[in-house]
Amino acid sequence: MKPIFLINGPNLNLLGLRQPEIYGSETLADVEAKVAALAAEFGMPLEAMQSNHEGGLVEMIHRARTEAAGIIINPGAYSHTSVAILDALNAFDGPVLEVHISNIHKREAFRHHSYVSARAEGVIAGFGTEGYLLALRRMRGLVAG
Ligand code: CA2
Repeated sequence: MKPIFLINGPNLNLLGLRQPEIYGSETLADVEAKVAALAAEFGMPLEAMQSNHEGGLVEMIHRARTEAAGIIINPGAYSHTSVAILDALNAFDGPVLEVHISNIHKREAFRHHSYVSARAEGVIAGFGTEGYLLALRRMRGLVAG
């Protein structure tokens, strides 16, 4: 089976280092490790990656076209601005799940819309980093058919 790509966008490399009241106290490495542990339990290969650059994220999604069974993505602030990431996801054939650690609908109005949601099979927001685990559970069902 091809791996699930776990893709995190800009500033998520700062998880656990600042704003714990919004994003919690786990680091990105902690989060990736707990998702990888659940993926291992499910027997699903997982590749975790992060970029602060829109083009870097687009290239990861292009790579997923041939190398990934599905994508779990937290596009960070690019959720609210990036048609390029939406276009790249539209060129990917497998399932896409969108995760936000915070509840974007409880925050500033500019965070309420996500371009990526138009492509995602499902969206999880406001469940903290647990949202990534919930997304992986759902992805398991989606890739099983
Ligand atoms: O809630 C989410 O997961 C977001 O995608 C996080 C983005 C934000 O722009 C979105 O509106 C919602 C920001 C990620 C920034 O992460 C930080 C973590 C720790 C310290 C500073 C930033």
